[in-house]
Amino acid sequence: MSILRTVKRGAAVGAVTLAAFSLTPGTAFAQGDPSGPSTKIVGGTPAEQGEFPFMVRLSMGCGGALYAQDIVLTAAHCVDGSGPNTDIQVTGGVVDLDDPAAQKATSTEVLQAPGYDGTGKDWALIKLDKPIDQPTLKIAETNAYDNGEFDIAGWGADQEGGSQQQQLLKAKVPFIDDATCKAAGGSYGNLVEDEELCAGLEPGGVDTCQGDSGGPMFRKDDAGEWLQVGIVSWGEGCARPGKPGVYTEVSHFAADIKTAAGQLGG
Ligand code: 4AZ
Repeated sequence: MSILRTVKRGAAVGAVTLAAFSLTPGTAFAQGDPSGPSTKIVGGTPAEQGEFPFMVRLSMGCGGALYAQDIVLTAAHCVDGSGPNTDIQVTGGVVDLDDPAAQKATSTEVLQAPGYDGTGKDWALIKLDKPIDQPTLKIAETNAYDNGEFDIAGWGADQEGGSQQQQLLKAKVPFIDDATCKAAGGSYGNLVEDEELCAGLEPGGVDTCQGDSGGPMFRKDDAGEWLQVGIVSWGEGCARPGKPGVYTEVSHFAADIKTAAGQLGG
């Protein structure tokens, strides 16, 4: 019952907002329809240069967002623990990863969420050797924005098992409440409700996928500014019917993230 309600709300909202992004609900649902526009992220379209300037690509094959110009917020499962680290290359300021205008930086330190053990707490900070000169993305400090429709973007696979993308792709996915998400069965039964947030279309077709991990899920706040509400974390496959994307619930960790950012070396 609640699944149906979520779908109807998602489809109704989608019909309005997807139009602004040159998508139709038809392309969102018709996975693999050769007559439709190319479907990327899964079920997305190319982002415009400068549209999401806080997006970065990490060399281990994850996404991230600029929490500060020299601090990236990503997923704990994208990094290898905490401490000094000069192994991660960060690319920002472009939608095309091969654009010569790309701004590059290198990690100096990683802080993985304290207590991270593979379940929940899927966030980490990466300190950079130099700032990336782009706008940062504010994080949600309350759960007031954990609803409605969210934006997702990344250079990950455009279909389950597909290849990584050179061009940044974007899509929109609606909020799914915890009870509905848990009812998806399998791993979803272990959803950490306080720490995780689900989003997706009940029929599937639009989702984050392999390589989008660590990237932000975001929306506009009441002042019209971008606000990060989630971090791409996991899902059973990509864009499968009834199998939502699961995102770290950023507001739950906002205070911890702020404290951790203050502890990173200079
Ligand atoms: C991944 O492996 C991944 N459909 C990211 C997101 C989702 C699944 C897998 C959600 O990076």
